Amino acid sequence: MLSVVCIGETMAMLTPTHQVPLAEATELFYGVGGAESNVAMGLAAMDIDAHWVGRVGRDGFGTRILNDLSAHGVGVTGVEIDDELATGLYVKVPAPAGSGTGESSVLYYRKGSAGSAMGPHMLENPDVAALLERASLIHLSGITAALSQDCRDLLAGLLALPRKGRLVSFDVNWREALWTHEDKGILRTLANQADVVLVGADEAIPAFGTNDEAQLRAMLPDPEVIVLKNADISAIALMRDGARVEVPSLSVSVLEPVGAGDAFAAGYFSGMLFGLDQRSSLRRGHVSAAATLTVPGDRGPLPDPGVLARILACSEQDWA
Ligand code: KDG
Repeated sequence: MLSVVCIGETMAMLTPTHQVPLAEATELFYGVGGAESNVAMGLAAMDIDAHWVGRVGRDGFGTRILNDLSAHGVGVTGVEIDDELATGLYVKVPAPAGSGTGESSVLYYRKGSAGSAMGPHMLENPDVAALLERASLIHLSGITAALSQDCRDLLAGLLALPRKGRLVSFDVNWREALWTHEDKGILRTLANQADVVLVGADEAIPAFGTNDEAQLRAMLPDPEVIVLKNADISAIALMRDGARVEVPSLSVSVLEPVGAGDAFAAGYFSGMLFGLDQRSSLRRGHVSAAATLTVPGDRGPLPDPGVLARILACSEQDWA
């Protein structure tokens, strides 16, 4: 069975129930958010054996995260529970009503969290080692690199694992608010050791200093594929052998964009794991992202299999 392990921090998430500034909110919606676990939930929704590995505190937020992920079919046997450190928290602040951008901003309460204490010691946990051993794909992200030196060492350890037929993916996931760490060059080093790199054209600039296709490929020569995502325009697979596959994005009314990148990743990986070609995998990525862009939460339900098959079968001109 195809199995994926997604490793990173997952936090409790709070956001005003109504689209009002935080200072005026009287009700907050309480959920769970984390880029890597979003990917795991997306994959589980597509019947892939998906696991999340990370750390939570021995507190209500941590329990809620484990319960939520389990309820979404994601395995949590590799999660460490910290007796001292608290589960991280983030607050999603909606864009002011009428601003038209749909762009939320984010406040993090995760410094010194249980998740930021992830480290290479986790690879010695027999449950984690067993999950990694049988994984077809290990999914990582640049967020982890911003959290602590131990987290960076964990990423380095995971990227150095012998592949034995597995793939390792790395979503750059640039989070400006987290990058107090000076050596951003670390992202380039880590990304170049992955087999599959996902990066948005907007985040490629702060992370790598360019979003030019040729420059990116020259900067990251080793990955088999770099997927350059250009928001509502297209996603482009830049292959190591020089091939280039571009698929336009679906045209949708965006309600709230947070989580769409993770949904894209889950859709794209599902195609890759099912043995589909780049074009079909990118299309699955777009459909999955569209399902999340059109709902207020970090994850939207995929269309049912019949509708999904019809969307994937139509011509790209019909998508707009
Ligand atoms: O991609 C969505 C994530 O940004 C969100 O779930 C929170 O993991 C998160 C982060 O670090 O920003």
